[in-house]
Amino acid sequence: MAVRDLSSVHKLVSDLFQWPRSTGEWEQYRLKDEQLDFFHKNGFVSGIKLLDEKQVEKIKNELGEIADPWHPGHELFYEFHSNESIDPSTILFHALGAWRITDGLHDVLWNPRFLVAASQLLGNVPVRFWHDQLFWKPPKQGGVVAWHQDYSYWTRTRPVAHLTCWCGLDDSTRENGCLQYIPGSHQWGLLPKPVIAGELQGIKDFLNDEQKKQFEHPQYAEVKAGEAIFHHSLTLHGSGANTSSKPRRAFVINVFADGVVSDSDEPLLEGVPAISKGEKMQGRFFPLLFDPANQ
Ligand SMILES: O=C(O)CCC(=O)C(=O)O
Repeated sequence: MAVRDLSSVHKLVSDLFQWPRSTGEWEQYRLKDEQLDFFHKNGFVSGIKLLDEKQVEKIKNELGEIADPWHPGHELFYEFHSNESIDPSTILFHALGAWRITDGLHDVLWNPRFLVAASQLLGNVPVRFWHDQLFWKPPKQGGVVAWHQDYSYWTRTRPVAHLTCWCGLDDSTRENGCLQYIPGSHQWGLLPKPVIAGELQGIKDFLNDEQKKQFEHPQYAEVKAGEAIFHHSLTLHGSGANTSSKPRRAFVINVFADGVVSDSDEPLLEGVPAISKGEKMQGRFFPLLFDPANQ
């Protein structure tokens, strides 16, 4: 059975979220000044409610279906790793491109709560989609995500005006491998790119003495299912193993401010037509999600 490629639909396709009809309806989703201040100082802000229980259930079910490599929409993924961990005793499921395959994982990009927060955190500018990600750490043997800065994987686009939204589908805790951050590290400049599911602390070799000291005091961002963490694309973060008896699942939405350009003549994502170096990121695969001027 063929699956419709949802990358050609740049609006909600289901009734999982309601698109606001007035400026007043958009207003309710605005982050508070304290949350914006925290983000600018620390490079991340956590505990932002994005999904209710029903929405979480729907997304978890979709994830369960498309994690099967025999799913009919499988070829639409840009990347798919049933296990990306370099440690054979652990498992880290990681995939990019789910927005093309299922209604819910498509519509999370047009969730008004996400869009308003993303625009504010980028500086009240229009928000353009880069790509999505799924992370799934199974019980007991869930693998680590090495400490990294997201932009170190994205230097094929410029300038740095990127934002990540990580949304939990399970309550995340230290025991099941919640995200950890180094507050203020978004001011450190660009560090080398580690292997994403490689050595947890590999990045340490590239830090100066002062940074190493701060690295010893990560902040654990435990959030409830349906809550999100937003982080700056230079904020250093990683996550530990899942040693608990339950899975730790999440989806991630990566966006940038409208106006970011390609810095490569090669395809920017697997299977997506190239955008010439210096040309604006736009089109079918990089839709404009939200423009605050139009609300
Ligand atoms: O889910 C994780 O543990 C890693 C997520 C991550 O690195 C990211 O969202 O940038």
